Amino acid sequence: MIGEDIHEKKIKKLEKIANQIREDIIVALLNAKSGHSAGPLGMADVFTALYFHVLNIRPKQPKWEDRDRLTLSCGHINPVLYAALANAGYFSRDEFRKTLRRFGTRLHGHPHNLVTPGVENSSGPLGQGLSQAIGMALAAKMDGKKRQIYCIMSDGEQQEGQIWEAVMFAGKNRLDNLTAIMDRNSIQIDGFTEDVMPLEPLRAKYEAFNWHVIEIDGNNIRQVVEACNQAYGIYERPVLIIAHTVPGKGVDFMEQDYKWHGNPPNKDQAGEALKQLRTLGGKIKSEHE
Ligand SMILES: Cc1ncc(C[n+]2csc(CCOP(=O)(O)OP(=O)(O)O)c2C)c(N)n1
Ligand SMILES: [Mg+2]
Repeated sequence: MIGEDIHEKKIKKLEKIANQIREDIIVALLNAKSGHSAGPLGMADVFTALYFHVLNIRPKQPKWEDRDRLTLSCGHINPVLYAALANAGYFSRDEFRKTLRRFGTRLHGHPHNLVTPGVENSSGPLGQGLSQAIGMALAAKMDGKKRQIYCIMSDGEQQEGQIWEAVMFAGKNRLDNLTAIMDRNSIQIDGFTEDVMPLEPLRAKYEAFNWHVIEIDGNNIRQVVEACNQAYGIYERPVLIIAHTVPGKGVDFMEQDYKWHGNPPNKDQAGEALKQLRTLGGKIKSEHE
């Protein structure tokens, strides 16, 4: 729950879940034979912290009115959203691992909020999700609701003009029920962000639009939880958490390589990836017990 301190035992439990989520992502992508690897693996810790500690949600009642809302703006990383939803109990892990991206199923290549339980917005065209989240945040304020709205966005999509209109609007309207989390993995579809279209200084840009900015290691679950708690306590300003992550995290040959932005592993690569993740899982377990 938001605002609650987190104990070391819970952190270890969350690290195990994050590792499970990474394994599920690899298996689902292998079976789908298409999809994105780097972003989803890099964001597994952020999604785990949110779905298993921060968000006020009821997976068995996906439409419960007072739930917090999590919107995914960079829709292509949705394997990590689906894996988190499946592990949280919105649908089965088996459904995720076997039906991702298959025709006629409810786990489309990009998120579709009318067909998948727990998916709060439809996305894919980059740059729009922050505007969707802002609409939800403004509506909550108008309705006098206490819920918190989270928006996951990527660094590549900061190159879209619509993002900056939304940033300006949220600052002006003092949307303190909005927490945006940026996957600052420094890669985009065909290169490093700072080579394709430099984004820095991101912190100063958001601050200039009246946002409160927090920077963290997005692969450190404690830092994710503590940043969300801090964000919840900020009044009169929207908050951006810049989460520095390692794209492809947990699989050595995928880490920091933009060529894994939009490719799935083949059978051999998936086998090697699962071997590495299981070794990591074993280490987390033995540290814990
Ligand atoms: C408006 C729009 N333009 C282009 C694309 C194609 N596209 C999909 S992902 C992507 C890269 C964006 O960078 P980022 O989200 O940072 O990628 P990642 O870190 O996940 O590799 C692009 C250009 C899109 N989905 N929407
Ligand atoms: Mg990126």
